[in-house]
Amino acid sequence: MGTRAGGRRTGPKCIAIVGPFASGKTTLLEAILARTGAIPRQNPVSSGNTVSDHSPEARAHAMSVEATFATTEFMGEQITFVDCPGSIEFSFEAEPVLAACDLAVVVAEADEKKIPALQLIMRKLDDLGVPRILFLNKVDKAIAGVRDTLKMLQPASAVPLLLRQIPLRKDGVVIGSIDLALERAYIYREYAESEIAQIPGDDKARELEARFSMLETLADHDDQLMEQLLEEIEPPKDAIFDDLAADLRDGAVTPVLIGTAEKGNGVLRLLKAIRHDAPDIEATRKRLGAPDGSATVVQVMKTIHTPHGGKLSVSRILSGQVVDGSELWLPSGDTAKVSGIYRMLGKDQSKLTTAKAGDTVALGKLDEVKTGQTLTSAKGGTKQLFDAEPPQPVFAFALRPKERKDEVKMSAAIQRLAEEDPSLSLRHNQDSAETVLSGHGEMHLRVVRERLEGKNQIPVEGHAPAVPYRETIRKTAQQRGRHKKQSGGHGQFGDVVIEIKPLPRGSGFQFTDTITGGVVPKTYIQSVETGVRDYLKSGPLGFPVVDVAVNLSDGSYHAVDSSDMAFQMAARLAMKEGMAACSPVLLEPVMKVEIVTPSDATSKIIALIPQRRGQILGYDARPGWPGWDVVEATMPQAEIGDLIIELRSATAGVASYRAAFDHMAELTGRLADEAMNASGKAA
Ligand SMILES: Nc1nc2c(ncn2[C@@H]2O[C@H](COP(=O)(O)OP(=O)(O)OP(=O)(O)O)[C@@H](O)[C@H]2O)c(=O)[nH]1
Ligand SMILES: [Mg+2]
Repeated sequence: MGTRAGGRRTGPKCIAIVGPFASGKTTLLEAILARTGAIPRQNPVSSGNTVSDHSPEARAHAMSVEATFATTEFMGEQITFVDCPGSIEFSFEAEPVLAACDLAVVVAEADEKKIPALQLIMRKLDDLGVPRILFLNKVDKAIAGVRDTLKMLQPASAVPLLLRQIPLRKDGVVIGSIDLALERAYIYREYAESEIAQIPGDDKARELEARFSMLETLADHDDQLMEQLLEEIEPPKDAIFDDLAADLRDGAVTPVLIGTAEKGNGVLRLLKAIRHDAPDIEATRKRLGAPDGSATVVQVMKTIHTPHGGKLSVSRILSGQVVDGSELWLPSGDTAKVSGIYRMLGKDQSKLTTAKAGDTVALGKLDEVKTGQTLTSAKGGTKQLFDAEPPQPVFAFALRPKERKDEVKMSAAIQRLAEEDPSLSLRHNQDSAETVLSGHGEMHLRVVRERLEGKNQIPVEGHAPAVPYRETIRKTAQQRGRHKKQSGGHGQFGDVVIEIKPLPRGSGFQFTDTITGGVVPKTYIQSVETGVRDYLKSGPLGFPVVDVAVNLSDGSYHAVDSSDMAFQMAARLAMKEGMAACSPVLLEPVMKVEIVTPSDATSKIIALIPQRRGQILGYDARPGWPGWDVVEATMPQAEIGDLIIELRSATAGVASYRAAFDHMAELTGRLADEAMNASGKAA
């Protein structure tokens, strides 16, 4: 015993700070930076002056909206912390960070509502194989006992939450903590190092009990410790520390430390645990499957366009070193030259000349480089170590600049924003001539819009994207169309008889002819089809027409005056009159929707489906997700636009959905009128 972890890992570390929204991540980073002397004092998040949340967008919404990097030193060693946003709408931001960090500090609190959010994060860490420490924050306001809180939070974690500290209370108020491994008490002091104290006699029994259960969990992975517990032999402290480090690094347990980030309490113990137990770059390299060898390998965690126009690729150096001015190979097979290496402290940077394995630094001016890529000094590039696709977008709006002159500027700015945020997607909708921006929620896109208007100074207008309505007919009709003009020399003559017939849903358009005896010559039959197709781009209701068959049954022509154009005109005339008699009807797209939700909200979610004209197809336990359900339904696309807002508000921000086109369905009455009015088309 005492050799499993093989001692402390030295070298620069990278620690991601993650956790449910508003659990205190930004506050914790601020406390860490103040405690390690990187900043003169700890600013509260309400001041809008923290190292993380300095952007106007973060301040406006009192939440973090992007990952912030801050490098500091603790007891002579370099640690870069990355404060990740908690909201699910910005969660993709954390993925390339988690991929290349050594350890995650999960900031949680005793709040039942946030358990599903915690579960989402824990699963992400499981998927990526990232070891973690849980920092149970806000113990200053905790009413329940810590052990009860952990029981409540445990379902969110697939591995045991291992309590390492218990609070020390006086008159019901938390005044410090007892470290169960060290068997020492610490009396909190605001914004300062705690005072070491004896464990008060009254707390001894509680301490021993909690300690025993910590040791029991550790014994699950240590037979010798198990024997000692059974024989009631006191295990050596070093062996306990070694087990704690080994189990953490193996991901076998999640050690839990407690504190009050807001007052800087518990921060030093957390830093010491990180210093002692965190894996190093070698373990992270192994986890990522990085190539062995002497080459420099760099993993890009975030892309930032600074206000002064320089692009920064914040990166972890996995192996080798990067010297300013050196060339790196991109996945594309091209090379790019590093122009500037910077150590980050929020928005501030300080220049370096080199960065070595383990460092987390910003590399300047790698124009073609994208977040998530793996770069290398090895000729020809290297295998890519990270390939996460952002989830399907759940919210969209159509965007245009208030002033036409800003069009080019807006699309360049959106391009930059999409480079900074790979979970943002942009497409041009030809149907409606709209530029549609899609993302992960209303707030996500609101922040994009604020960045366009603020940082980029482009006033924009946004609205819900147009629904791709179609129209069809319910009746059959026969119609003659004659186009005849005698103007000066050459006349125009085309004459057709067509039959218009509805087709089953999803058939599209069919054109046939039953012309005999050449009453309409072959080339003009083609013209008729062209004229009909052209008409169908916008039917009597103003939308593209689908599921219609048109047969050309009769007609006549004139040897001199007939032309392609004249027959096209005749066909359009016949369609215009004929279609009006076919009882046209609007069609709306209906999607198949799959909603994932914590089970306790399932009945609420099911209740809102009929309110959105949806039909429930069924619901069931979500496979592999204890405590979650999946609800399947069909729902008109028009009702899905803001569905995510309702889903999120019913589930403390965690439910989500995927949608795929299912079929077109008739839409009549008031809703059809509204759809036609909204698109500015005739009713
Ligand atoms: N009582 C108490 N409140 C805290 C503590 N730490 C943070 N808070 C408060 O919790 C709220 C959220 O704090 P933040 O640090 O912004 O939380 P966050 O996790 O960074 O939030 P997001 O990044 O938006 O997910 C703020 O009002 C803080 O003042 C604490 O230790 N005790
Ligand atoms: Mg934050």
